[in-house]
Parts: sequence; C-alpha cells; structure tokens
Amino acid sequence: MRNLRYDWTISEIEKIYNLPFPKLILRAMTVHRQNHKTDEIQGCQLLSIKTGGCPEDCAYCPQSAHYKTEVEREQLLSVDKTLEAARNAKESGATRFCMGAAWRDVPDGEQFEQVLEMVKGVRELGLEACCTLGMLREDQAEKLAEAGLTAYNHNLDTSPEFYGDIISTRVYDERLKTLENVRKSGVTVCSGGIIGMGETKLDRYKLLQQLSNQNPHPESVPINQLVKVEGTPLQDENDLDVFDFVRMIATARIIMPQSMVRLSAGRLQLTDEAQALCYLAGANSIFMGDKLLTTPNPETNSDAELLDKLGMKLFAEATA
Ligand code: SAM
Ligand code: DTB
Ligand code: SF4
Repeated sequence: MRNLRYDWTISEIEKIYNLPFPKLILRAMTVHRQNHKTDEIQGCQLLSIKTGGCPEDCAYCPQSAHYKTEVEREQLLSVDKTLEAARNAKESGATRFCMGAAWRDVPDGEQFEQVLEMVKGVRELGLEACCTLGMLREDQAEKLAEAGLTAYNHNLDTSPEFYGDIISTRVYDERLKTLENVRKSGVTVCSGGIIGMGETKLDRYKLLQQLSNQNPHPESVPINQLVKVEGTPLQDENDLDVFDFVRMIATARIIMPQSMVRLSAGRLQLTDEAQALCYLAGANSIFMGDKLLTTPNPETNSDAELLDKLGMKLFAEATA
C-alpha cells in the first residue's frame, strides 16, 4: 500500500523518536492529517469479563495470581451483564467495546461459547467488538471471526530482549504466534505495549520495530503508560517522563501511518495539556469510562469537557 513501510530499522526509529520536539510533532501531525481526521477520536470502552486469578506472572498486572493485589477473582460474566455494559458504553458515545479476560489462553467449551455469544451481541448493537483473552489457536480465531469479532488485542508489551524481565511464564514467540493466528482468521490485529516499566529507550525502539515490521501493520496500536498497582513487582517503578510518552505516540503514528494509535492506560496521570499533546502527536482513540479493566480511568464527563475545549469530537459511528 502507498507510503507504508515494513522495514523500519532501529536507527531510523531512534532518529524519529529523538527528533527535536517541534520537528517530531510537525511530522506526526502531517502523517496524521494525510491518513485520518485530526479532530475526531474513537471512544472505546473496556470491560473485564473474567477478572483476576491469572496463572501468568506479568510483572505489571494486578490480575496475576502470583501477586497479592486488591483485585478480587470473579467468574466469567454472563452474556446479559456484558451486553448491558455494551449498551451503556454505546449510550456514552463509545463505538468499540473491548472485552478482556485474565486467561493465559482461551479455554474450549462452554466458556468460549459464552464469549462467542457476547461477540455476536456486541456486533448486533452496531459496535466494533474487540476481545483480549490470552493466547489463541487458529481454529479459535476462526470461530471468533465467524461470530463477527472486529479485532483481537494481544500486546507485545516491550522488546523481545526485555520481555523475560517482565514475564517468565511465556515467551515472545508465543505472542507472535497468536498474532499470526489472528491475522490468518481475518480478524484485525490490535497490538501495542506498555512504557514506564524500567525499559531502556532501545527497548521502546525495538517494540516499535516489531510492530511496524508486521505486514500488514496492526490496525490498532495501544500505547499504555504503566499503571503502578500496589502488590505488583512494578509498584515502585520510576515515573515516566511525559515527553517520552508523547514521543512514543508520535513515532508510532509516523511509522504506522494508517493504524489507529490508542492513548490507552495511564491517562489519569496525564494533565489535560499532556493529553492534548498526545492528540497532536497522532493519538486518535481513548478508553472511556471510569474504569479500564481493574484500575481507574478519567470520568466520561471530564473527557467530554476536554474534547469540547479542544474543538474535537468522538467518532459518531463504528468503522467496521
Ligand atoms: N490476559 C490477556 C493478555 O495478557 O493478553 C488479556 C488481558 S491483559 C490485562 C491486556 C493488556 O493489558 C496487557 O497485555 C497489558 O499490555 C495491559 N496491562 C495490564 N496491566 C497493566 C498496567 N498495570 N498498566 C498498563 N497496562 C497494563
Ligand atoms: C491495552 O493495550 N490496554 C488495555 C486493553 N489493551 C486491554 C488494558 C489496560 C489495563 C490496565 C490495567 C487494568 O485496568 O487492569
Ligand atoms: Fe494474565 Fe494478561 Fe494480566 Fe498477564 S496481563 S497476568 S496474561 S491477565
């Protein structure tokens, strides 16, 4: 496709990330304007459909059974309750509904059937449906595709080299394999990462390289700032410099021009001005509602106020 590249090198990515700030923003805005409506962002709403007790040991995650956090384990939510949340999300202006489960991989049988029902129901409401359920086989991805799933979220999170410092219960290649299974099924790919976990800048460039060297690029690239949760190994991590967050978003926008770049977790730590900078840098989506999966997120009212002040608005309709 025109202008799309899948061979970005580390040194090119490094140069872009470290451009003088005005040049970086100008370049990101230019690419953004060529490929997207710059005054509209997509509102997505998350729902944790199965919370806590996860066998994986992701060092950032409050839902891992390896750490003692305030998250209480819950069974898989009913289809009715899930669709009620989806209807509410639609009322508040979301056009994409994302269902997350604290699973290592997707279980076969009744629970999977229940998730398929949720996907069908969300699509019937006219919303884009996204799931993030852990590792997925090809046949499971196909079933989700048949149910109408729009996107599957599976983050690479960081560089292959730093991955083992954050997670010991799975390897990077398993992540890549699931992304391949999703791609083959025709469901679009949502994959991004987290910054602020103690990674180096080189780890960030390497994550961006992994994402941008996929052909096609992930249609959706969430950039999360670590939410430091008490009880997790990363609870006392140093604060992320806000300009690094903006630089990460701008670089993602420049090297993956047509992807949705999502300003994801960590918005509560950002001022209005910092969020506005993220939009200038090419972010075109946020999570709405006062909760992400288990941690707090800005209130819908304060998001609406900020968008209004900036003369921006939410997407009126789902795009898929
Ligand atoms: N268990 C599935 C998995 O790991 O793919 C799906 C749910 S998991 C909670 C989804 C994503 O949330 C993770 O890949 C990670 O990027 C993000 N996440 C989890 N905890 C976070 C935190 N404390 N701060 C920022 N992002 C976080
Ligand atoms: C993504 O990249 N971020 C979202 C969504 N994809 C699933 C999840 C953020 C979770 C933040 C921690 C929590 O609320 O539990
Ligand atoms: Fe489990 Fe996902 Fe949390 Fe890792 S990020 S512990 S796989 S819920």
